[in-house]
Amino acid sequence: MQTFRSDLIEGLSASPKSLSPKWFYDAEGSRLFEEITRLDAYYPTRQETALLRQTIPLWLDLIGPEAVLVELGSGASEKTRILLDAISDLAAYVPLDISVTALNAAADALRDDYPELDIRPVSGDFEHLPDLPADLPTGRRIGFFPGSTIGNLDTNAAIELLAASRRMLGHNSLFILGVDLIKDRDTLEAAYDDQQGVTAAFNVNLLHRANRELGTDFDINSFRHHAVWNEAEARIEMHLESLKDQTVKLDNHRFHFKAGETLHTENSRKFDRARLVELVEAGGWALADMRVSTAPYVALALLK
Ligand code: AVJ
Repeated sequence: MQTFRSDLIEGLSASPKSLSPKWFYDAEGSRLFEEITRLDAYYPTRQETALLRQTIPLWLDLIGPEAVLVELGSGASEKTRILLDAISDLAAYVPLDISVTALNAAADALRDDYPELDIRPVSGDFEHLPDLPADLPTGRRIGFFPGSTIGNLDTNAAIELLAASRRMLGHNSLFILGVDLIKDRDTLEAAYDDQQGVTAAFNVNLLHRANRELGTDFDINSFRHHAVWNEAEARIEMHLESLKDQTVKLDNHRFHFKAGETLHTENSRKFDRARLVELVEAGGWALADMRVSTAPYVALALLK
């Protein structure tokens, strides 16, 4: 199994150095991410939330009665409640998350507000999807993967996730996918390098986390947050840039950083319609509908 330690050793040994963004989300990282979603500059959450409110009512006929909503990488988000409120005759809600603690807290909170709803938390990694419970109601399965989280995955991993979702959800299922769209560099870079420095703190928290949990000796002040729009790859990249030549210790390992060298911590891929169609079709789905928000543009895709 990949752990934070084994992943960090592998990532610091690689050239260029990189680390999976999944390690951002310890308690402090999750708190900082929530703070990011409330920033003026970080438009994706705000735009997608408004777009969901407008769009789900338009899709109710396609969703049909007694559907089963399966959310990938759920949290206790406001977005889930938009669907639960709009799809009033849902037969069951299956939140799927890697964190059992987060799952149970979210399920408990929802049970208070939706006492009639059959809530079936399933713990699992959305990169290795589990089977759905055998005794779920039989209605149409609706996958839900909001937040442009698919943008963190490289093309192969994204295709694999879509294909695995289709196998998990089965025949006649639908999939509601949230993606961020390609737009001007200034808007994109501001969303990932806010004036208040919250995204910088979110990125740098990885180094604090490593020092706390793994006993590394990252000199926090000699790294800086760097976010850049890579137009050729259509992705925002986040890096931690070393401000000087330095060596970092992890157990008996020594990792050298040259001044200006970076640890690449996240890709956040952005799409246009053509790229989205190509991706979902490679994953075995067809694009049934796509709705776009007001500017700054994000999109919701309905896959069938
Ligand atoms: C959670 C993947 C949607 O890529 O926009 C926010 C994470 N990183 N600011 C994104 C993130 C920096 C976010 N996702």
